Amino acid sequence: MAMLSEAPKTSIDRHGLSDQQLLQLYATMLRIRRFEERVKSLFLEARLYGSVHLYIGEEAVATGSCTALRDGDVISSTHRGHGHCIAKGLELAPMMAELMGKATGYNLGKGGSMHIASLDHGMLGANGIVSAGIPISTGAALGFWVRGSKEVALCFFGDGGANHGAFHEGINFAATLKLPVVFVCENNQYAQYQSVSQDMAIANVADRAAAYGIPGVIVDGSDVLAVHAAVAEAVGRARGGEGPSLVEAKTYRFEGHFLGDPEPYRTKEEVAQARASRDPLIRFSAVLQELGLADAAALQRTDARVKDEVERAVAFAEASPEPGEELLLTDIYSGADAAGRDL
Ligand SMILES: Cc1ncc(C[n+]2csc(CCOP(=O)(O)OP(=O)(O)O)c2C)c(N)n1
Ligand SMILES: [Mg+2]
Repeated sequence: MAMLSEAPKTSIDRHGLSDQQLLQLYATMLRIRRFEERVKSLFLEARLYGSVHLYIGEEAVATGSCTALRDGDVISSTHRGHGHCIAKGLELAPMMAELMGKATGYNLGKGGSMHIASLDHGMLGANGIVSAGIPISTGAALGFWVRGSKEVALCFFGDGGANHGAFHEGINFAATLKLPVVFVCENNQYAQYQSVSQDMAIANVADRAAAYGIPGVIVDGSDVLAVHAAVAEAVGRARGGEGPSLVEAKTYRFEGHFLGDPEPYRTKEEVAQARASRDPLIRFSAVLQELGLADAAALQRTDARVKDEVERAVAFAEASPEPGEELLLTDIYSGADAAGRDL
């Protein structure tokens, strides 16, 4: 994106991020948005397998959080994991291939939307089991702690996930040992068809942090810079041996719980209002313009580049082969050989 020559005076806090990093935040959120819009259209044409849960509206949470991580750090994800994957650096083409069940997908087309994992990228896995990422990232952090290494694990989970036993057990364990893990609750106001107020007697998941003796922070989940700042501080604590933190990002999902959800539990007006006032891309494009980093034409060029990348990912996935029968029994047990025999 072209830089404008004069940077106007502004009160916006960049939280130490360079021009390049700020532009990258926008590009990452846009990659998530455009990838998922294409996933939606492909799903409606029955060109994808399985169920799909879209992250549209929540892009600032994954993007702001993952920007606070280093290579070697790991994340655990949820059933709504495309945004986490893209923010952690996974490529669009093997992701799209995975969603189409092709052999070139990250998991040979055997995982699909809800089970994308790439250990090379520190992406420990999307997960169809609500809150299951909490013990997984806590376990990864335990590994770092035992080895005395400096990596950090970051766990994304939903407001619904915060009401499961795994939340209590994982956070209590991590807090007691001061493990290097950051818990990021994506409070998008709904757990499937239930609103937060139907699921919890308190307003904020972050208030629970006090019960475990760790910091609990609430952040505007549609403000990518605010998310970044809160998570960067928590990552710094974790890396410095001060233990876990709980960051609650208040966000909103613009699409249904899954593709095909008739959404009887909320009004169209509520969604329209959220789209108009809480869109992280609209908000951050205004920030970039106020900082003098991009004008409308530059943002459009970024959009065209991202759309082109998404189309190339679709073409790659469509041209890829299906996994062969020889793969049916592989990847079932750790250490199994190609014939599925345990080693
Ligand atoms: C252990 C378990 N219980 C129930 C479900 C069914 N289920 C799938 S998603 C979901 C809601 C999760 O809500 P939340 O954690 O807020 O995440 P969101 O969908 O809002 O991102 C439920 C109940 C499941 N997949 N796993
Ligand atoms: Mg939710």
